[in-house]
Amino acid sequence: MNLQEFMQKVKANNANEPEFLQSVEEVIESIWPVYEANPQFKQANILERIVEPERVVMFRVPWVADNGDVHVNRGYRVEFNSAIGPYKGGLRFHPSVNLSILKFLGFEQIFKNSLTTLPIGGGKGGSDFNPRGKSDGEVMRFCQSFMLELFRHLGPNTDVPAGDIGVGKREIGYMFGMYKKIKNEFTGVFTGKSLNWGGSLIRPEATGYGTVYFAEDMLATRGMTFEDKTVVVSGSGNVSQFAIEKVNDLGGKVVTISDSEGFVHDPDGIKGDKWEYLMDLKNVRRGRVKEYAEEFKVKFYAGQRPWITKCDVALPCATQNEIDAKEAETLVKNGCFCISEGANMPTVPDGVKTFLENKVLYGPGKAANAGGVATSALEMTQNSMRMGWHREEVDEKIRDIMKSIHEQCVMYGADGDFVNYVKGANIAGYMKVAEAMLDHGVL
Ligand code: NDP
Ligand code: 2IT
Repeated sequence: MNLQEFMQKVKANNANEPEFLQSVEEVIESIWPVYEANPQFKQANILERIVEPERVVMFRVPWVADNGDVHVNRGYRVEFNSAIGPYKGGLRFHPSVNLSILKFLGFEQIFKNSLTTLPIGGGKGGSDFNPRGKSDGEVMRFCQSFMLELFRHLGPNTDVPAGDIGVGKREIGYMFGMYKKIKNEFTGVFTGKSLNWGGSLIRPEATGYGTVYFAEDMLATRGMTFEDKTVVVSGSGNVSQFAIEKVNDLGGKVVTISDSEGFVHDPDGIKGDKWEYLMDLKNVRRGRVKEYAEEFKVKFYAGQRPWITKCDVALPCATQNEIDAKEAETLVKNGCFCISEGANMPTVPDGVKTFLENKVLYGPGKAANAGGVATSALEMTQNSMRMGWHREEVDEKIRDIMKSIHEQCVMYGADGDFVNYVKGANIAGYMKVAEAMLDHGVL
């Protein structure tokens, strides 16, 4: 079977799952030469096995609204690969959630988790429930109903979820509480927990910090730093907020934030009191970025994405396929030379091609945003030891892990003086998982 025949088969088996097929194609294209060159992988049919989730659960989630109406949502957990550790990956609550999106996220997670150097397998889950505009009571009842089914598939050595879009510390608290009650045991079955009941310092910051650390390492290959760089960030949630904080720490200037309604351009930079305002707006008042523009009298671009803004560095931190082919060209044309993906698969395939052809520094999500799940694994370690590390200790470990991910990308992706981080991340992530699958026999 050649690459085309392989992809044909995957497409036939997963029709109507465009996001999943997109993520598979991107990975398989990079690793095909390695696959061909290693008969032991072919003989064990590793690729056909790796694109098939070990298990998928889908279930009904009924819940009662404040006004007494009964609603039903669909819940999912994709347990994709446990070759190198328990299934690990976030839960996403967003109306767009479907099996295709969760399979793409679970598939990416396998290779991302492998890159972290820590023993975690790949999984993802969530629901098409929309927490926006719901009361705390409604969110709690939804989370409890969701856990009434999901609990039976989880365990600290089996499957350990965390947050993603629409799932933050509030939701994790409600889900963990329900799990603890049903099982009558207090274990580290979730990560992203609050500090006073088993969470790790720096987990909230980790994805955003890690994305900036990865960019810092990419910039260093060209003798550059964040000092005085203009940075465009998309999104305004967990990942964006801490990416902005870290860019500010390193002397850069972040000039945009966004949500699904549009983007804000603040040419003076989102820092100091303005960053504090954003944190309160999003995490306490649960408001929209438009309110930031009104508060600070800066421009709000309704219905638009930030990529038209001139910048040196771009950090997409919202969602998949948020940079289309034309936007990738616009970024490059306007002088952007470094893209580090805080979100999962935010760039469409033709956009990725544009970045690679123009030889910009391009860090794909599975490498650049791995700091979040890496710190989740550090949270699991602390829970196992029943101890907690200091802030500096965790931050230092994340810094080292991001450096190691960068080195793995260079090892497998260097092509003369250009580093193809897509190829590097895919091959490095794949090798460890494939070797483990070989060791375990045909399962
Ligand atoms: P949050 O829910 O905290 O924030 C999500 C942000 O993205 C919001 O600003 C939201 O705007 C915006 N957004 C979501 N969907 C869309 C859409 N369809 N179109 C435009 N904007 C959208 O999520 P996170 O910050 O945790 O996650 C952001 C990205 O980072 C995701 O791709 C996630 O998979 C990835 N990621 C997260 C990690 C984590 O630890 N949290 C780890 C690694 C990756 P709005 O409010 O309008 O929906
Ligand atoms: O996409 C991701 O890596 C996450 N949402 C975090 C997963 C985790 O288990 O911390």
